[in-house]
Amino acid sequence: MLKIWGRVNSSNVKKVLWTCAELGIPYERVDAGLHFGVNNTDQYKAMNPMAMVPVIDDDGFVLWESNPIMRYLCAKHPKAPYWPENLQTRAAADRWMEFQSTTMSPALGPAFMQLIRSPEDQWDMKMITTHITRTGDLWKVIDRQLGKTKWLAGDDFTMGDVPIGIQIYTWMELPLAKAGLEQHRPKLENVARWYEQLQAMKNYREIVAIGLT
Ligand SMILES: N[C@@H](CCC(=O)N[C@@H](CS)C(=O)NCC(=O)O)C(=O)O
Repeated sequence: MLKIWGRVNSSNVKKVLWTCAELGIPYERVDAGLHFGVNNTDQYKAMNPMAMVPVIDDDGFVLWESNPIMRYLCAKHPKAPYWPENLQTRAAADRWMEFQSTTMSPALGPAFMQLIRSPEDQWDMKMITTHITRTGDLWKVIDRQLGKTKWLAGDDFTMGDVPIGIQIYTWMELPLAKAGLEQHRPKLENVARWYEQLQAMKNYREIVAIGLT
């Protein structure tokens, strides 16, 4: 059986758990990361030298990096439209996955670490404001796409909605009002509609919308 290492509150682990749920893949999950530890052991680092979650072991095949894990599982258990059959739709979905990990995550991540994982008296407001402003601008890019298509890669929900779908939850749940930064969370009509579509999904409510910790 597929084995997954990673704590359920990790956005990168959620990508893999949500993919398994969409594709109907059974798995065994081991808590790892942050207070669970495990990821700093030599045994774990032999699987992932970066000591990060998630990692999978599929009958002896070990893989780390959340987006490649998603694609591997999709290729092994192909199910359209989640893993689009049309190559151009698949490439478009892939593009949004990479946009999340290379552009959106570096923008939002440092602000998340401060606002959720650091005591308020240690918040670096200059740094947080820079990252929140940048993230707000990136959501405008997403909003323009969602003004043209129902989902990020077209008419259907695909793997391309997953990484950014996880990020919208983090973004909407961040305590920006408490930080005096609510004005930096732009009201975006198409993103709001897409977020409602996501929240209507059982897998989203059970795997993604579980609180920020
Ligand atoms: N590029 C990697 C990033 C993995 C990553 O940053 N994982 C975080 C959790 S989201 C982690 O392992 N943090 C250390 C920890 O949980 O102890 C991926 O997409 O899998």
